[in-house]
Amino acid sequence: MPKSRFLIALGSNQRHIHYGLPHAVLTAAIAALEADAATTVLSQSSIVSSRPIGPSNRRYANAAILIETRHDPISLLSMLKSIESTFGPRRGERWSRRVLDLDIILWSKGYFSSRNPALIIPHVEMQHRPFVLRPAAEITPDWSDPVTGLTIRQLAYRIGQT
Ligand code: PH2
Ligand code: MG
Ligand code: MG
Repeated sequence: MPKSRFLIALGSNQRHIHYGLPHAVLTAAIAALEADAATTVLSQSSIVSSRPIGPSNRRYANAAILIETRHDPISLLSMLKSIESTFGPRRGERWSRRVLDLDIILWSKGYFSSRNPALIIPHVEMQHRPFVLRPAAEITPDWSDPVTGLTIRQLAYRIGQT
């Protein structure tokens, strides 16, 4: 696979037994991505603390990174899932607290869909998620979302200070 770029959102709202606080979990997760031979981290946002959206009552650490990689979307997703699972087991319920969540948000080649609902690019919820858009706006403000035609900067502005 030739190289392409992906915007990845990172989230954590549970301590890791070894790395500690969610902020440190994200730093370690970025290092794990860098360690993948097919992947380079081109830029990373600051790590922000955000109010939980959904049922969990624990604050999240969130960040976004831009990577360049030889993985296609399917193999990238399996790489991300394997990093997630080395950080901690996924609890049963959707959106429960978790040590690490890595989501594919945008791809330089545009759309991707498959039978796996976890792998639709652009990420279906991204335009509604301040915790994705604000960190992303720090690193890829001019990238436009092919669904709305709006840039990350515009989407982040539109979502306001919620
Ligand atoms: N992730 C969720 C649900 N809610 N809220 C914040 N603030 N940050 C997240 O990363 C997050 C969330 C499901 O993945
Ligand atoms: Mg998520
Ligand atoms: Mg996820």
